[in-house]
Amino acid sequence: MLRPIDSATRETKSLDGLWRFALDSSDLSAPWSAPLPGDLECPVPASYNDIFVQSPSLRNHVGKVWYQRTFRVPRGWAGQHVYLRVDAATHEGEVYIGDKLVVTHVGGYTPFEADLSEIVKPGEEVRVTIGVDNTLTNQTIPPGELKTDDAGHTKQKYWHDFFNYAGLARSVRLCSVPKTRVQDVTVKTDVEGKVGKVAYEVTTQGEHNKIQIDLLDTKGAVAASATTVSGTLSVPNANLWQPGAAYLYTLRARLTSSNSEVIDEYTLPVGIRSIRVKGIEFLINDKPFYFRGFGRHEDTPVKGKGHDDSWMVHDFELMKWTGANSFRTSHYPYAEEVLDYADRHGWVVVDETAAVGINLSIESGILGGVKRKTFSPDFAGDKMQEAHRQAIKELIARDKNHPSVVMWSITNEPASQEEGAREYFEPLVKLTKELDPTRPVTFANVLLAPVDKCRIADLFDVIGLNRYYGWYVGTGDLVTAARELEEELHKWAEKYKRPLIIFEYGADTVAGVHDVDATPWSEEFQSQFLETYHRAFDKVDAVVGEHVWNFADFATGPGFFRVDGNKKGVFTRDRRPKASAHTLRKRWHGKE
Ligand code: GCB
Repeated sequence: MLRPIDSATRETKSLDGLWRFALDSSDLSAPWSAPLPGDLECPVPASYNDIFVQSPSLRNHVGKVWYQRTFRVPRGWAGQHVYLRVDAATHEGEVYIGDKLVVTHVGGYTPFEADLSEIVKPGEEVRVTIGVDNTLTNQTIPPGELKTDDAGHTKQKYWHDFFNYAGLARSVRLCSVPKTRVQDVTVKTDVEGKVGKVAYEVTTQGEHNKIQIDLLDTKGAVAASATTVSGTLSVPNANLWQPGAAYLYTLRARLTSSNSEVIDEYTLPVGIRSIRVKGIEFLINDKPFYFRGFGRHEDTPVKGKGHDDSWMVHDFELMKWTGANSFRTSHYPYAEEVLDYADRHGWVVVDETAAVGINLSIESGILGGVKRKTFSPDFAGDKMQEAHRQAIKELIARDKNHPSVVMWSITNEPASQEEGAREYFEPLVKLTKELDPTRPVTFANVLLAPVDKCRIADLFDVIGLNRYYGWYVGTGDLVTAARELEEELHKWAEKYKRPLIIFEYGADTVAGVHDVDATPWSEEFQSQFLETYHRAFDKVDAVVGEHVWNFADFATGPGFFRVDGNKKGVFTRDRRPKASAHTLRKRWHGKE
């Protein structure tokens, strides 16, 4: 799926702004057929929940909500293919133009489109209504369960540790492209000596006479060209895309008619780089790369998961200040703007699906709940696996061309020690590798599935570990934590002889709580916790990365071990540094 752009032949029109808004209810029939009742308005992009925080029935609503607005199709778009692009509807969207249902989509963090060419006329004013459902079940990614209590109240249960923000948290756009057009572009890059290789494949729609492919450097000079729909461009003395030093070429695909008129033009930023796993090393452009950075969330006050350029740039600047070079899109695909920025600024990204919470043993093991099997027809069965398959396909279709994305993470903390885990995950790893043979595949392993119990680690190129010794296990005891962590890391290294990345390590910390004896929840403890882990990482050669959990404090659902959300941030939710931010800065700048 191509990212919408403006070019000589393509135009986009933003539909962001205030939309009419209403909760679904039994007395609201066919809400798309008339202006929505009531006077609520909701901004797009934003999660609706905290916008309406004063109204618990809205904030904690389970089910569908409706967004509605009108727009005018630009007069100049006659004869074009016109479509609506919704960057995300969390978790399920249905779009009506006037009274007509034009598209439905399941999966809250990937885009979808509706072809409007035959439905709207240039110059016409149209009403668009989008139903967005936040329900999670055993057929969705991430999973959830609906529970109705004795009073008839339906509640959403889920197994991920972040608030189930919902709505239209990313942009909505109207787009026009020529009927004969570039439909998709895939690039795969490699480096051979000083020569950059750009394998490309363009799919087209409609009749054209010629295709012209040019790879332009940053000055606009042609570095390589071709006239076929697929092939490999060679760039002598290529400027490589490197971590912290991005260089982006532009791949321009032009379709022309027999009289050399340009019918369509699509441009795509291309970073030439190679990725390889060799033994225990993770190589970018054949140089060992060490991941320093964070697991993060799209999470800000008021907007929830709503994309916002100001917060985004601020977060990147703060991460840079700490000396980080990378992050994981824990626990779902982030807004495309984030990856575009990462491409331009040389950030290294581990791109994750929304498959978080495929684990019923955390609840029964740690929290003493009822014991249930994770991999069973009731929970992670065929239907969830199918949704997971779809999530992987959509992630790769959306993000395959980003040079910043160096690895796919297909799941976070599944119950990989349980029976059925291998049967569930093996086909998914295979699918990921088929769809993209160029990037390593990883996952984040949970402490309950240690080296002798995990049934799936060998399927992955890089093993990600989330560890909380000294926090969830042996709370406050960093001496034991150091020993257990080091022992465990050595075991993984010896058994699998491949790179290990610590995708999570961290301790909840309330900003402003200080202590002489570093006790849990204090800023001193968080700093010492991180330092303890760092000493262990430095003793194990196979460790090629450290991602602290989390970049910033974030909102969660209610829970007796969450005080106003998860406090493992190195920054507060409003992005003020805790002492640990300085600790990281000292270490990571020293590691340059
Ligand atoms: C984890 C999860 C993450 C949680 C974190 C925590 O292992 O992957 O989503 O937020 O632990 O703080 O408990």
